[in-house]
Amino acid sequence: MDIRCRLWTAICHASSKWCGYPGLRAHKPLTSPVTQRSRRTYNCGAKQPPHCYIGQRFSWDSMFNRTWDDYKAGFGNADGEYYVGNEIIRTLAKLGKSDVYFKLTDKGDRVVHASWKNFSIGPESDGYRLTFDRLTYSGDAGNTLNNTNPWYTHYNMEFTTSDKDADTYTSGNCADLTQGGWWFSGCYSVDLTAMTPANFVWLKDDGYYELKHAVMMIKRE
Ligand SMILES: [Ca+2]
Repeated sequence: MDIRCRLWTAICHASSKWCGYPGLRAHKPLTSPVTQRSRRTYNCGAKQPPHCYIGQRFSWDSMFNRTWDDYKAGFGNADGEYYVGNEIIRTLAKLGKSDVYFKLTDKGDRVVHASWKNFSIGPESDGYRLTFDRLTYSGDAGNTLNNTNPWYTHYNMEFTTSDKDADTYTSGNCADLTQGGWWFSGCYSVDLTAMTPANFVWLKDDGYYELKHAVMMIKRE
């Protein structure tokens, strides 16, 4: 099974069985069952919070330096680093009110969390624009995705990749600078796809969490 079909399979399986997205169906015929390992990767079992993993990052290779179409379709390995793709994320979020949830581990092994309600991304024709309820932050990582500084905000930003500059940085392309696609402004206070450790960060009150592991999840409210 190719990566895309495998991701669809795992997402659909996890979503329909455990995560409260009964309307989601695979776009391709399933050619083999989802492995137990894949099920654990998506971690939506009854004993776990009903989150569906939509991205995971923990190393410094170049796999996140991708084109618009790659971020649209998804890439990576369901058992390792991956991004399920903006179309899948949009599909999940459209099925009902959803929270977006981040679990971050910094270089000192501190684990912090952040979530917002009413998470959604717009259609491709609107650049997969990121929105969420700005007043619903909870967690201990900081209300960073909702940074109100126009240079660093992510709310209401379109997605930018190396081949599609939709950021507000007029002197260049933030995806080129960080070598990863994201909802950049000019450029970021959160960047979970940057290729270099110095940019793989989450802004906090007194500096940045320099991250070594990040997961991005979605949960139906
Ligand atoms: Ca730009």
